[in-house]
Amino acid sequence: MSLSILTAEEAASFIQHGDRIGFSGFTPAGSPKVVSKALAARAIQEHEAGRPFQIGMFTGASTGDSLDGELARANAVLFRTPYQSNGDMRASLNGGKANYFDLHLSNLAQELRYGFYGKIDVAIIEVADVTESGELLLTSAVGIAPTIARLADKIILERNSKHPKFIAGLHDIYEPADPPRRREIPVYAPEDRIGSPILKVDPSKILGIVETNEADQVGGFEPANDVTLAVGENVANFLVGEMKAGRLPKEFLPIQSGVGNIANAVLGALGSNPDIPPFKMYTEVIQDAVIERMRSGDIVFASGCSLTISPSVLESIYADWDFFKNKLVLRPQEISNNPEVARRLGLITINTALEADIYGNVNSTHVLGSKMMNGIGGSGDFTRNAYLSIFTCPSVAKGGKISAIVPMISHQDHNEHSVKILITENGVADLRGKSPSQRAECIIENCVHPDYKPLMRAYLQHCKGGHTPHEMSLAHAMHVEFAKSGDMRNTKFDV
Ligand code: 0RQ
Repeated sequence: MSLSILTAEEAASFIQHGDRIGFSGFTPAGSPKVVSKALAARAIQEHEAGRPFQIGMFTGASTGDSLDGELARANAVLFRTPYQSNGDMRASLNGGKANYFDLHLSNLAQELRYGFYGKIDVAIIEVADVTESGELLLTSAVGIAPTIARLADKIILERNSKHPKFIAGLHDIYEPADPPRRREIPVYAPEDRIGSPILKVDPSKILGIVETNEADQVGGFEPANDVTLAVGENVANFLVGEMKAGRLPKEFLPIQSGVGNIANAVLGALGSNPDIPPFKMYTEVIQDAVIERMRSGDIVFASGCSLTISPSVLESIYADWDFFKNKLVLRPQEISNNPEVARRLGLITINTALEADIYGNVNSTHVLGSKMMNGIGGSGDFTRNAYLSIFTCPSVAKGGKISAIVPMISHQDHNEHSVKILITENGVADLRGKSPSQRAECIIENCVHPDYKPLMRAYLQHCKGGHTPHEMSLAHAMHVEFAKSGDMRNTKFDV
């Protein structure tokens, strides 16, 4: 049997209104790029002809503009899960055009297998190579590809020649058995391989192959600024202190780090700190800063779910493959983010808060309580199961008009029981072993921006009694004030 070569339009023509589609990739890395555009064009044509055309979307995490952006702009999304970060998709789901449900990234594959979200009609998977017998070599991410490839009725492949075939061995494909037959996941160190370098699928399900040569749409990072540098330095110095105090082993522990500018600055600071020994990463997203730090010898191994690397840096990795091939492994997200493995390895987890409250609860997803930003991503998978969980954020947003630390968060993703350390550019709040009132004092003193310290203290004066003292009529007064005047600094907590 030989696999057919299709145009993107031919591939898209197999997809029907109402189909539930699983997409490969994790972040823009490894996500489909051309069939998705053809699908969006098809949706627009169907809409112009007066016919409905929308699909359900299961992805690994965020994707590139050629998937999320194109489909959102074409109003082609019936529902979507999990994490997303595209501006048009965000507008679509906040505008009520697409139904979005947010999930912990480690949960999605198993919950698809459990049947919680119905069937998958088609899986669209980017590959570097495929054999007639259905052996797929994935590209720069794994995501939920193993599960959607097995569950879907049909498979469409995008064969992307940007990714050389010699990367075979980068991936470690493993799907755990489902309860009650699940056993332990035998990852005992970040570098352990437990599965197969290729993804085996039923070749009779493959509708065809679409050829492409498009790079992952990974943007670069903003250069570190005073705030992100200070956050990075605070994290590094805190961890050095933990080692000196004997609360971290002297050989250090694997790091998990979220995505974005702060995460990039934190990795830079950890790597360049002479008191932190060369370390390993057990994380979901491997980003540019990790690669730089591998070249300098500060990071010795990285296990992740994706190489979310800007195109020129990815080319440099492939050009230097002999150096990198034994330092990287990509896993399905249910393994890269697995709670059992996170707890066994003893991860130091570093994720970003949108806002935190004075008692240590964290909102990572919703702007001012209502608007979805990106989603919880892997932050919950890691935070809850960390050896030591850290949240970082700048103390203010929007030029100081928003305090990232508020009396009561406007949406909850991570609770006071899981959040151990909060770090801003101003300092470090170590919340371990502290009562709620002691945590409030510690966070206000160390993390809150000087402009907001008097306001926080004034709020606390209204809070009388109880284990976690709040005055409910004022708990969201700063959010209310921002909605009214556009500046939280105008809040009045008259005592
Ligand atoms: O908005 O760009 O319009 O100015 O939020 O803020 O400071 O640039 O931070 O890019 O690191 O993103 C939490 C969203 C932070 C991200 C979040 C505004 C601020 C700016 C972005 P503008 P920054 P980052 C890895 C693990 C959840 C999932 C996770 C995230 C924009 O890190 O999605 O960690 N994390 N997953 O101005 C209103 C506030 C605000 C605010 C910041 N309190 N109120 N707006 N902003 N604080 C990823 C995966 O799992 C794949």
